[in-house]
Amino acid sequence: MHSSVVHGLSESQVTPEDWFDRRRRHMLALAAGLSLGWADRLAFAAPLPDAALKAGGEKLTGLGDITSYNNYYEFSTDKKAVKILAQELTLKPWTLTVDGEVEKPYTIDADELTKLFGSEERIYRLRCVEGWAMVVPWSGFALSKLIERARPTSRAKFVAFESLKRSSEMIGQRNSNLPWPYREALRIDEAMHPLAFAVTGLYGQPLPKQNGAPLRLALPWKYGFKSAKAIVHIQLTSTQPVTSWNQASPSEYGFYGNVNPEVAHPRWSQSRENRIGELQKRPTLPYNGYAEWVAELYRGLDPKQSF
Ligand SMILES: Nc1nc2c(c(=O)[nH]1)N[C@H]1C(S)=C(S)[C@@H](COP(=O)(O)O)O[C@H]1N2
Ligand SMILES: [Mo]
Repeated sequence: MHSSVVHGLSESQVTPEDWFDRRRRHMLALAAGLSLGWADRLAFAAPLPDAALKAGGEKLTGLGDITSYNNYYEFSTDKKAVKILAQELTLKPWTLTVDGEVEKPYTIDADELTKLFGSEERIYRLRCVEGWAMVVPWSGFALSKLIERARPTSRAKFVAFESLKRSSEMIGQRNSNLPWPYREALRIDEAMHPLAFAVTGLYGQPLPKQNGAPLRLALPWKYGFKSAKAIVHIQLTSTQPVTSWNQASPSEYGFYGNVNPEVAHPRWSQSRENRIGELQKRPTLPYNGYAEWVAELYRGLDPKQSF
């Protein structure tokens, strides 16, 4: 897993300083207007150090908690009911289409994902906007790989994610709690960030249905609602896509969804959080503890306006 060698260093030896140097060169090259292809752009983006990819050695949340306390409104708004109801979902066949502002749109079967894009483990903190949190060992691959394969055009500024709509199996879709299908989106620079992760597994096993099989996102610096489950369609767009939570309640759920202790939800404070399995609350960290890797994406943006 840590065999990839960059400039003579193994990933685990990459320090934050190294990473920033490479990142800065990458940004400078982009700012200079060099017309880099996507492959070249990625070559500039060095892998992140273990401190970012392994949640700094924090204690993992147990598999039982991760798989029985779920937000998945396609099935139920009752977190403890999702585990049972989600077993109705048929995972095969399952196709994923990547299209929109790209040179090479493609459709693949979910079975091909690991063959094409590989698999590595990422231990990420997950912070739900409701105030609970977990530490989860996901497996999967960098989201940038899925996007890069389609060769985005220079007009691609956003990436939209669409989840499955199949009310015959997803009984929560018979309610209109949210506009279906579930839609989420990122700016393209967020989607290409090395922390943005496409998830196909959990605790070294195939991803359970209740956690979003066969394909979901993990965006550890954002509230959980940004990490769509059961993805069937990824579309590159030139304008900001509509997202389900924002449509349902724009004053509560912004486009960004970045974890921020200082921006309260209209109905509760975000300054503290409850790590599942712990009694005492912890302080919420800016960008869920990932600020040093992602804060630069939001330079100049007012988090009170762009929440
Ligand atoms: N398609 C879909 N994706 C979704 C949701 C959902 O209801 N539907 N809930 C989101 C929310 S609010 C959270 S906190 C996480 C929960 O992921 P988990 O159940 O694996 O912990 O999934 C996110 N992705
Ligand atoms: Mo959430």
